[in-house]
Amino acid sequence: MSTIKKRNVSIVGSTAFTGIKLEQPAEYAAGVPAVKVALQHAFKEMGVVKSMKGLAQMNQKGGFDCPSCAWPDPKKRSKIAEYCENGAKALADEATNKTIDHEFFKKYSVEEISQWSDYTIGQKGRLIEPLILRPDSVHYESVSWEDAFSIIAKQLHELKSPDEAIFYTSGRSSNEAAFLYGLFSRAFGTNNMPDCSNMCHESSGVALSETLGIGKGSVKLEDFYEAEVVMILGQNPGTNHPRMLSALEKCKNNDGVIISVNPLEEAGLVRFKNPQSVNGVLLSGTSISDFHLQVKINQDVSLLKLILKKLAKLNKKDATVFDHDFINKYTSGYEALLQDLDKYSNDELLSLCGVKEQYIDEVVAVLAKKNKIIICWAMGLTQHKNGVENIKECVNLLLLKGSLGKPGAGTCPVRGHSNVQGDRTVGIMHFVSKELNEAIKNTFGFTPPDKAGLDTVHAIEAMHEGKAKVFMSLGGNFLSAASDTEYTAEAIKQCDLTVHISTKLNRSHLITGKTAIILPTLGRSELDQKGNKPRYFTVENSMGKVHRSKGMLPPVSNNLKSEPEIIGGIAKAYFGNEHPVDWEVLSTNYEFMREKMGKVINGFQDVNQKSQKNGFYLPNNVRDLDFSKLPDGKAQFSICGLPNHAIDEDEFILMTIRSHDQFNTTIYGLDDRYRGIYNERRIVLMNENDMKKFNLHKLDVINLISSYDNKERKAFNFLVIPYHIPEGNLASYFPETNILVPYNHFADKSNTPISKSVIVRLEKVASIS
Ligand SMILES: Nc1nc2c(c(=O)[nH]1)N[C@H]1C(S)=C(S)[C@@H](COP(=O)(O)OP(=O)(O)OC[C@H]3O[C@@H](n4cnc5c(=O)[nH]c(N)nc54)[C@H](O)[C@@H]3O)O[C@H]1N2
Ligand SMILES: Nc1nc2c(c(=O)[nH]1)N[C@H]1C(S)=C(S)[C@@H](COP(=O)(O)OP(=O)(O)OC[C@H]3O[C@@H](n4cnc5c(=O)[nH]c(N)nc54)[C@H](O)[C@@H]3O)O[C@H]1N2
Ligand code: SF4
Ligand SMILES: [Mo]
Repeated sequence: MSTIKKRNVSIVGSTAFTGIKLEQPAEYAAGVPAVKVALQHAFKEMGVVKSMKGLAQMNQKGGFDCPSCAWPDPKKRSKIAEYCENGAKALADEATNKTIDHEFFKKYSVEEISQWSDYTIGQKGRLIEPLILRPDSVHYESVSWEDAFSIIAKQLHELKSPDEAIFYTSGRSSNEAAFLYGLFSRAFGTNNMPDCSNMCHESSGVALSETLGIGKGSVKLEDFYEAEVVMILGQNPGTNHPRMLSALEKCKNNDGVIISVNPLEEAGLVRFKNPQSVNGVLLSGTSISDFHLQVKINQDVSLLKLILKKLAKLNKKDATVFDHDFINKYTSGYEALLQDLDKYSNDELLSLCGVKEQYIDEVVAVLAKKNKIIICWAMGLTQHKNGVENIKECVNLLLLKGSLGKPGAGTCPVRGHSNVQGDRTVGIMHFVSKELNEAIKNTFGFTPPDKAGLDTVHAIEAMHEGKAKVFMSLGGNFLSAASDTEYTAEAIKQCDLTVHISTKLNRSHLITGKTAIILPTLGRSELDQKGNKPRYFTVENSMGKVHRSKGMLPPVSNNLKSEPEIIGGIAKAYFGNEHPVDWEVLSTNYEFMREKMGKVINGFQDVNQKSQKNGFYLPNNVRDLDFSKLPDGKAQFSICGLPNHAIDEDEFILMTIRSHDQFNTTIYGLDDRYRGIYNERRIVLMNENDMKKFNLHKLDVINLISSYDNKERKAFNFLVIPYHIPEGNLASYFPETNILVPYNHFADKSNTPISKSVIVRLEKVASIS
């Protein structure tokens, strides 16, 4: 028996400043600078030839799906460039020529690497061989695939119960990999399948399921071209879903009105230059938002209630403001909603949301006359205690206006990871679906567990309490992405084994269980073949369309396996030949796997044929106005309360957001170009009146402190930046600030951490002036 080493690893890495430069926030998003930056990143990481080859195939029919966000591709694609700056950065990050092997880990211990920043760690390149960190060591060393699989299998066999294992998934995996992973978890005997959705759009899933009967959005891309109004709440498309701006531009060209609701004036929402149109390159671009409502953090419900009250008042005079035919035919709870709205005073709502009444009235006047309304949202609505209700209030508005199930109207939760929606569709979930279990039993001949599993926050708690001992991760960076970094690190370190199926090195590989294994996998852009036959896989975009994705770049190493092959290898090592599923065939023959998926997953029948060419839409009851599975067979209006924040004089609400140069925990660079912040990530955006009140000056150094349940959490060293943000509100980047987010504070019903409304105090460390 080997000794167990206590490793002295840093959970945050370097907190040193990197040399900030400030400019005015950008007036517009994209345009020529975006193209330049995109190509710079690509050339630096991949060289010119590989870059041009890769970029030319990205998002093209027959090519591979952009590994970044889940925004859909238009029917008519640009032959030259069907991608945006951040798509190009994602490709450059994945398809970089830089690699790291056991020699790198011989030189640097995990203790040393953990002292570096996430940016530095990410720059080291692709993982190219299986690695193991043994209990008595601080250095990873190489291990064969076979040995890695058998060590994992042995550890899984040693568990007292299957529920001592956790199988996490990040949203970049293909449908095939996720399906197989879910199947293995169920065959192993647990529904402990937390996924990144739990930290992301889970609130949307819960709210939409309860009100409309499906946890996904209802719009298609083409609906944007027909919409009369698009409302965008809590989302920063210029950075996080850049090609959405092209759809919004088209909407505007067709006389659509765009309303943004955000504590910040994000560049893409103010103005946009489309690099693919002459107008975008040469002229001033399109002004995207017609109305910008600068709401205070987490006061969207107050604002929406006020809008609903004002619309209800207009409807009393003119009954065409609400769509009464729609309300009567398809909904339940209308009267109760109106009665509840009467309980709130306009003044109360107005002062809570912090928006000028004149702007609200202008927006109400537009909404009163229009019926084709799309509401889009992302993390600004989901990551609050009342995340589910935020979204239900949006649904209330759409139901009142009859803006569902017709062209140009509907719900649009803008999904994050490129296949996060698909992973859920094919079975990555911690809850139990009786239909899915039944279909698996009939198709594969084993009985899946019928006890609900753990989601992200509860998986962390279980590991912390020593109730879970093996943590496996299909992609992602759980340690840095999850809330409460210190608590999460303690939890992970309790595990006997942590396993990561990964493309790039990240902090989750450094803060690990007693034994840690890294299994390197092919990236999405890389050629995946069996023998000499190239394989493709499928993904689902944000609008429920499934299509194929086929990598073509030469893999960075011949020693990589595809994700399904890795999962199959683990399953085979665990079950041997004594299982009804033939894991070898299933994990290597994707066509065969898709045939089986067709028998198990609703909408996947004939997927091998249907996924050719343009792909296909999955069933969506809202598009068909079929609410038969809901109470009374009707879509549900919801009564939502107001958010409740007891904030002291010296406290702020902090939202932890993304910069322009990151993809979640992957840091591409240190600039946040659209916000005018260069070469620094340790920043806090603050209103100038608050700065005066707290005697702070530009670039003063502060610490951020959160106190929940008598526990203080501190994040060190942030530079204050005066910014156009509501008083009492702050913004800073994640993952640096995840240390402040308490693990046990999360959204009601969805359990999504409260990453966008963390209550903090400030502590001044040093004054620059
Ligand atoms: N380049 C790039 N693209 C990405 C990602 C990335 O990191 N980089 N991540 C992907 C993933 S996984 C996701 S989930 C999405 C995330 O996409 P977003 O949700 O756009 O990402 P965030 O940076 O978290 O931005 C949240 C936005 O909500 C606003 N906001 C915060 N709190 C509130 C509030 O209370 N009310 C309102 N109305 N607004 C609020 C913020 O000002 C900000 O504009 O992007 C995906 N795409
Ligand atoms: N405070 C705060 N915390 C947040 C958020 C926030 O807004 N604020 N946002 C939350 C959200 S919306 C999300 S979705 C989560 C994200 O949580 P995760 O999905 O867990 O994190 P990522 O940073 O996207 O994971 C990046 C890692 O994935 C691996 N990877 C990349 N591509 C591939 C691939 O093709 N295959 C495999 N196997 N691995 C790959 C690489 O090793 C890379 O380092 O973070 C959440 N955390
Ligand atoms: S909008 Fe999203 S999916 Fe499309 S190219 Fe940009 S990052 Fe990739
Ligand atoms: Mo996300």
